[in-house]
Amino acid sequence: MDSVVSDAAAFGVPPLVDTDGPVQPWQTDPTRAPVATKIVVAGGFGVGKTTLVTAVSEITPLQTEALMTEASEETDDLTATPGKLTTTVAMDFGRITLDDDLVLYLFGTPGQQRFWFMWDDLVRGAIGAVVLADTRRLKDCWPALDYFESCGLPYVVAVNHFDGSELFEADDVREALTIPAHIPVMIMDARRRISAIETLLSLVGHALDETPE
Ligand SMILES: Nc1nc2c(ncn2[C@@H]2O[C@H](COP(=O)(O)OP(=O)(O)OP(=O)(O)O)[C@@H](O)[C@H]2O)c(=O)[nH]1
Ligand SMILES: [Mg+2]
Repeated sequence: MDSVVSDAAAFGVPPLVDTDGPVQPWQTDPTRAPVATKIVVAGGFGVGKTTLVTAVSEITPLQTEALMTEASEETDDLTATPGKLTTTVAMDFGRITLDDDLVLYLFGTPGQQRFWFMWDDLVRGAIGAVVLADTRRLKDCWPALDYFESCGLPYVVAVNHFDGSELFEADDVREALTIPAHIPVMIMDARRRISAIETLLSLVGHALDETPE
């Protein structure tokens, strides 16, 4: 697995969690040093990548949102997300600590096709990816699926269910996208922290299954 064990003292970097809080088990037990991993959140334009990173991040997420103007009217379809005012032009970045000693660094990709050239840099060193999908525009997630299939990075498919859209079973989405049986597909809500964390845990489990010891 492409992960690093963070030894803050050895590398002279600041600790990964606030030092003001209670001492964590891994802070005194060297065998439980936190494992830091990188996860990519990908998917089509406006599917909820920034929303997911923002919902779970324990730090103020780094965002690179730019206001959308009339100039992009013809390329950016806002039918499914009429309230969307901004778009990611570089990446989202957030962090979440799970179970005291697993630190996930989340990198949200830009969704617009003209920024896809950045994906190669964003996925470097990642253990896996969440591919977000919206059932009203499923084909928008094809490029992300193709990308992770071709580079061999483990991924899970997370359907971000938007209010008012038809609710499908995960198996229906799996069939529609021809996702192999061993790859998790789940229905979730990118705005809800618990739902997003479940998705991330599913990816971590899947990445561990897929990665040779
Ligand atoms: N109703 C509903 N709205 C959502 C949900 N997730 C995101 N939104 C809204 O949909 C819009 C798109 O969300 P973003 O998180 O910016 O999408 P994105 O994938 O980061 O978009 P790009 O970076 O531009 O590709 C925003 O207006 C969100 O408030 C959801 O689960 N339900
Ligand atoms: Mg975004």
